[in-house]
Amino acid sequence: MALDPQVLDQLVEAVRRFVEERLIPREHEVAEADLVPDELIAEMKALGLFGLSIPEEYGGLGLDLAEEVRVVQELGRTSPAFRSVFGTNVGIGSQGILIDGTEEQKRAYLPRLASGELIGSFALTEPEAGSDAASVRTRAEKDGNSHYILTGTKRFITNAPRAGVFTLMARTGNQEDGARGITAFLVDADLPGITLGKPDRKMGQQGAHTCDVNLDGVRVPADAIIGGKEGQGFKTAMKVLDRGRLHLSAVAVGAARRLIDESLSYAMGRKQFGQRIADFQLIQAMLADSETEWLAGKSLIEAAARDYDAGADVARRAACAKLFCTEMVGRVADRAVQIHGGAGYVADYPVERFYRDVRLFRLYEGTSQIQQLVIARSMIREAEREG
Ligand code: COS
Repeated sequence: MALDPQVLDQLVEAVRRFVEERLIPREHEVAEADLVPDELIAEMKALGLFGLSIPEEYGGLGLDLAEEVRVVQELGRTSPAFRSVFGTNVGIGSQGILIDGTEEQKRAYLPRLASGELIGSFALTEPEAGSDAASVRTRAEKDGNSHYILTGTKRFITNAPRAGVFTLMARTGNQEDGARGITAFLVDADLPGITLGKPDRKMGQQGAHTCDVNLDGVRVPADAIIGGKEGQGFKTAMKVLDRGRLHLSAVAVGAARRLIDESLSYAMGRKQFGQRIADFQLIQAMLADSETEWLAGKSLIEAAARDYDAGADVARRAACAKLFCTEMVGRVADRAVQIHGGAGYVADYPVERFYRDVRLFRLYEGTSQIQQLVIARSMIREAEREG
């Protein structure tokens, strides 16, 4: 459901101010401490950021995807670690419930996810199952008629250290069943048998935390299955990822905007050979290439999000957007470092940190190569259908 345009403008403006005044000044401190302070998390809750995408009837702001990508581009202009605090509640940690969950599941989880009282996390990846998502090995064995016992390991799980509930993919069928043998469960994080690994030491995005989730004989009720039906978990995961890829593309576009703004401002202040470097055509070429690519990415996500809201199948376009926008921000970050020269390589300027932070976008929620595969396979299938 779309918001009143004026209300949306006010929300975008409030988020922009929050990013400018509250988050950007604290970026360096958060990266150094590897922690987002509680008072900022409280402000995120007050702004409604945890519930951006959750319908109003469950306590969220109820943005449609086109509206969400507008807000998320603003949030992308600061360290991705901030977005990560509530990002899983907006995206992959709540969308499985929203898209395929039963009414009881929605009522049980969505209001607490929308308020930020509960953190939702998405647990698909395993030590042996990353790009090949259909090869999940975590087992879900039936225990009588009303329970399952879960055993396995999930890896690199964003927000796991703070999660209250996992959307967790486990195998109810045989390994040979592939995607059809996977079921999505809602697993409360405090159940006996769940332990967490040490937080991963990452290249960037300090302040955002990932770790292993170990399941050793975790007993869950059968009504924890999303939608109540075995064997649907792979499709649920793919639908969640289609939407998640557009959300992440918007984060990448926002980060590109910030990097371009930093580059332009630096180029206009820095003098060499007796003039500001912004007046040199080789610097201008880099600025112009980045601006053009930013605009292409922005246009792509905004159009795809509108089509998603209109009910179109956007799996291919979401993959195109994720591929283009995350590769694009990598190029923009590289040029930003180049424009800053030696200053771009030292931590006193934010572009050094952004350069490392944005590298993850090309990896998670499907690598660039997985997006290429999704796009090409969809093209081939369509051509075959049309004979
Ligand atoms: N929406 C709904 N259903 C989908 C879908 C989508 N986007 N994509 C696939 N499916 C369905 C298929 O229609 C198929 O259903 P049927 O068995 O009824 O025909 C089923 O799911 C299996 O699909 P497919 O045969 O394409 O599965 P593959 O094992 O070949 O999957 C890819 C291939 C690479 C696309 C998948 O494994 C993938 O996306 N991997 C990346 C996962 C990822 O992003 N990991 C990062 C960690 S999560 S943060």
